[in-house]
Amino acid sequence: MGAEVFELYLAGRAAEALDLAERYEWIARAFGDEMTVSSLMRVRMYVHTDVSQFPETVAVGEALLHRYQAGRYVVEEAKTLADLGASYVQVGRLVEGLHHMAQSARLLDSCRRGARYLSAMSSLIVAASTAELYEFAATAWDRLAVARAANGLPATSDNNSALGHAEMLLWWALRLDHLGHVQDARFRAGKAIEIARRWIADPTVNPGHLAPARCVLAIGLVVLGEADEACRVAQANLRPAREQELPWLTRLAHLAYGLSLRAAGALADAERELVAAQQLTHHGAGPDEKLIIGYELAMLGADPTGPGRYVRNALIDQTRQLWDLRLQRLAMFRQAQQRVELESRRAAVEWQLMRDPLTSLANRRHFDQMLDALSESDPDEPTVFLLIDIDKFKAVNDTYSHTTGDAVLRRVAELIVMHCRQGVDIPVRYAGDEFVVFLRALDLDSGVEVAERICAAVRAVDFDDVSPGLTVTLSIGVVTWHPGMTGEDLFQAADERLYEAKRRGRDQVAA
Ligand code: GH3
Ligand code: MG
Repeated sequence: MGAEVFELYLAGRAAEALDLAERYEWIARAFGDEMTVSSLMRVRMYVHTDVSQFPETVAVGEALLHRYQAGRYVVEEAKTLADLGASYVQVGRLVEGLHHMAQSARLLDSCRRGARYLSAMSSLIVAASTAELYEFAATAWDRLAVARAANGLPATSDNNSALGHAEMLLWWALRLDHLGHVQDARFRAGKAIEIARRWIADPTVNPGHLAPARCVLAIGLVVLGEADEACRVAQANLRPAREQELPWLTRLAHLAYGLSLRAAGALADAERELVAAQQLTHHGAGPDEKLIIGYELAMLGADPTGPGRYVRNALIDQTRQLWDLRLQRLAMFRQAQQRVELESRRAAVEWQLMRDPLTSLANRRHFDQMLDALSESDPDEPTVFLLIDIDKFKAVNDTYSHTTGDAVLRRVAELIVMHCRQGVDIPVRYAGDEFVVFLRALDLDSGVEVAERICAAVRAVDFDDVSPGLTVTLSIGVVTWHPGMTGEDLFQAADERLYEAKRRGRDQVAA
């Protein structure tokens, strides 16, 4: 279903793609096919972006992000954070946009570098380029290349990844050139040329994909001051590029030829080409590409010797101001990255504070928090509380060793977890050899059954690998939580049941 919608999107039939995506999404929801729902939502996001409907992109993106966060799909979450971050930037919600990108980068740092990582990383690079964070995008491109190689993919290939990198370097170079940072501009342009030449020389590249590489080459040559060669390359490339009938490629080809002609001094012809490029900017041109075309056209009309020089000066002034804003944005992004780093470190510390280091179960601190939450929870939802204690555990320590005791605690914790519903029940190591479990949405009888199963499992398990001849049993007290009961009431009631189980001879459940 997703593929069919994607085809329509690639063919530029946005309205039809949206309509079909919505209908398929409805069907996928009805069948509970959540993965298809998510992938259709993603396509809808891209279609809206493509036709510059950014508020719609934001709405779909936020819903999608929520789904991935709830499902703990970290790579998809990172990808959506990046896509949504770019949309926030487009609608002027800069702080949120940069924060989302920083979160995305942070998540990707800790991800497995598989195929989905490559896709998420590409989204992050697109987002960073949209926000003109060239410095960050450049290092991300390098990282992507390393990850591609690790996944057995060549650096150049017919997906446009390498050329996207070269294009970004070009916009960066041209803007540096506009500011008069000639050396820096040439350095970036040189790298873009390197990528383009590698691409052109690669015999495995489909000849149809050579036109964009030649555009990159020509623009790079302009920045290096080699106008004649740039003209030759750009002129010969114009027709093959146009024949592919891709608006972005036609635009790039006109821009390349226009810049080459301008550099060679053929201003009237340059104007014709640049106007042709400008007319195609509504087909998905990035903000910097639009800026560059506008600048080049304005410069053509701003004669440095006549009164046009005032226009020229104003243009240069505004270019500087825009650049300064870009640098401020970069600094804001770095701050966002630091903030995200601190947030995640704090979350890790908090997580550790809530864990028992021996068994990795929640600890007593977490337990106390849960009791508070329980007092505020839905009074109609029954909750059963188990208090579990290992029988004669002191003797295990004394007869075998403290290390053996630790191994027993870990094994018992594992067995308890195995009988809990993941994400629903909450097992806790309360203290020493005492565990508690909250069984949510369960009545007393079912709670007793779970307790009996845990008891039987520990009784049946072979502890020979921990220490030969060792057997372990549990006593368990079971109570239900009633509205109005404090944590202390609950614990005391369970403790009374537990004491009864011990008094009656241990290795049993009392409710
Ligand atoms: P009962 O059947 O009445 O529960 O007898 P018991 O021996 O289990 O009772 P008691 O509460 O006296 O013993 C608990 C023991 O657990 C005492 C303590 O040395 C031991 N203990 C507490 N924490 C740890 C730990 O982290 N590791 C080990 N190995 N032992 C621990
Ligand atoms: Mg005990």
